[in-house]
Amino acid sequence: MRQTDHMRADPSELLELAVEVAQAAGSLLLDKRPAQLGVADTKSSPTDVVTEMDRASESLITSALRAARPDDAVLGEEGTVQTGRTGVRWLVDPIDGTVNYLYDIPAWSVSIAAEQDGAVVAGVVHVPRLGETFTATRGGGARRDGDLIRVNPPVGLEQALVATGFGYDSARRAGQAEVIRGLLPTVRDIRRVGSCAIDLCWVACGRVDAYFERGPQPWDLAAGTLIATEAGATVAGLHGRPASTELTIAAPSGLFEQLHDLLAAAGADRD
Ligand code: LIP
Repeated sequence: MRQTDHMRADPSELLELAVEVAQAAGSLLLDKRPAQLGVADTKSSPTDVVTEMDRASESLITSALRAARPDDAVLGEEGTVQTGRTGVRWLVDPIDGTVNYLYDIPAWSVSIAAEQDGAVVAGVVHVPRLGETFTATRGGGARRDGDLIRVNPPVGLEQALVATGFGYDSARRAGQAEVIRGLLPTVRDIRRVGSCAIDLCWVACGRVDAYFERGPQPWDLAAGTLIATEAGATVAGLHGRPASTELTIAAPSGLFEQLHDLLAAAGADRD
């Protein structure tokens, strides 16, 4: 049997599993967070931290996915790499917004997306401390706690509330500071929430008008990108390229183009 001869999974069933598992991880992260939570390890820089709870959450999620669908592939932020043979791959961020979790700031999430043959078809971003669950299936719309959500109508850049984020690497931050220097005088304001998955969901439900960032990884982006897209946002990189680690911009059409042109002129896709 060739790799692509498998049966396609039902996106609604994948979403149902993703929500169940994300909410179980959310409960673990709320209930078992030690009062004195320490840093277990660092990754790309001394401030790019991993806590014991990132690992516990990834372990719960990957075990539950494996138990339900043993032949799927899984890629997790904290090191899980499992190959599969169903055409389904799960992208798992056990805590998106780890620094917020470390400081007990409520803006952190559990993000789980399911790809079918390379395209994301279902995604959940669960925000335990705010008691909100954002979901989407491809073509099925985006929802918050079951209710359909939409992006804001497009506004001019000068009226736009724009979310963004910064990398952990100091040299990258120097470039990002330059981009913000050009952007800040031209927009309503900016927000640095601290979880890329939440930023994308907040575009989807109109809590911010737009979001852009250089640096987030596939597990940060996958579920939130589907949710924002299904809520009516254009989500892409510069010059027609797909959203990626290089640069992701999310905004309703009309605002997207204005932000795109400003970010292109500022070289926001380069360090
Ligand atoms: C974080 C993002 C955040 C971004 C950080 C980092 P983590 O993910 O969601 O918005 O600005 O650079 O990537 O490390 O908490 O999973």
